[in-house]
Amino acid sequence: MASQIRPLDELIAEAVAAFEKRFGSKPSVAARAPGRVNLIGEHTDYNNGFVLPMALPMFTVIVGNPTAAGICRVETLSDSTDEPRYTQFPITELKRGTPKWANYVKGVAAQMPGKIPSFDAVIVSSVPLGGGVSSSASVEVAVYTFLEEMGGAGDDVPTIEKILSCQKAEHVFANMPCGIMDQYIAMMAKEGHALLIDCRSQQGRLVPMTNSEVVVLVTNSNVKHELTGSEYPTRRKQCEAAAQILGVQSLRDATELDLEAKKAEMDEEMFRRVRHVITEIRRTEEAASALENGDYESFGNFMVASHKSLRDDYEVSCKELDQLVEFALEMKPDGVYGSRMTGGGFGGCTVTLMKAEAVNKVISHIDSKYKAMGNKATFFVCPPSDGASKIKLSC
Ligand code: GAF
Repeated sequence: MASQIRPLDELIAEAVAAFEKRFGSKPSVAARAPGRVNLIGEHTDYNNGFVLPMALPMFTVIVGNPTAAGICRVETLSDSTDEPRYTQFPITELKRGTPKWANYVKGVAAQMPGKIPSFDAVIVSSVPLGGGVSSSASVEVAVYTFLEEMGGAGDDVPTIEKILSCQKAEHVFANMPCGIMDQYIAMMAKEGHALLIDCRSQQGRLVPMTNSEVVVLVTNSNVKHELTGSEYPTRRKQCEAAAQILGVQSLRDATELDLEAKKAEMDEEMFRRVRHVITEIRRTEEAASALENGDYESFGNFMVASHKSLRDDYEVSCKELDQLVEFALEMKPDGVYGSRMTGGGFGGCTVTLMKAEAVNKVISHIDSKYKAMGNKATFFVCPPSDGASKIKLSC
């Protein structure tokens, strides 16, 4: 069976109750931002390519109050951390440090364009941590929206600037040189839609996903391999070095013919990395059109090709993700269109597009086969949700 996703109201109520317990007053400001699943377009955002994510119905919620103390006091209700769940830091001295989860809060506060007051806050999230579904961007964008509500930035800040501030927070305070996808979708998502983002022009095109007979199944492998931290920056550097060899600003500007022409100047590994990026950018654009036309068969085929390319050329998959994809594809005759790993890789989740009527049968098949390999997966059926917003708290 698919897991229940915690209702937003329940998250808000939990955060408010925890705030009252911790700080002895009611919070007056609150905001939320979703996690995301990327349908296709992996490791293309930092190459100025296309991505096609949608927001999950899983959110980070932050509630709190501005204070005059100059000291921020923040509690997380996450039970997935071994670190202290409560921390304090001066608003005038925002530095990267421990606990690590607080770096996302400090990082965004440091990037806010206006002057922000110190604050007390409680954070709660239903976005699985380390699941490759962008829990950190959901914190960043929720915190940005919260601080904006406390008067941190004027209304005239363009949305793209807000997105870039959250991305910079991740670069500087989490030391993760991510692309723009996660913060963009957390800020800009629309219920019932995926969003085709052109990471070069930074424009998005909404792609409706309102056919109730088709669902998105997110399957958490519940594994996270240690490689994640070092491999992502390495891939990014390889892409930048390859762009130099190809004489282009980014791999978005290169074709497969260009790549063939420069094959002799690259080692075999770099060649495969670039082949993934170039073909994935093309696949993503074509897949978005297929989805717009309701051509789920073609979309599913693009997903499968994307997975193979990530597995063989970009080498960011892992045994567990490959198994989950394989088990899902065994259910093609029952209504699975396609399946692939999603997010940065080396663990985390797969995404499967499939007929709604087959959900229970497909979950049961994947679950039993994955269990037989000694693993336990978690399943979520995910309608596309809205992006970040402030929350009006009832007194
Ligand atoms: C991570 C990054 F944060 C994104 O920017 C993106 O590169 C993704 O991995 C891979 O597509 O989520």
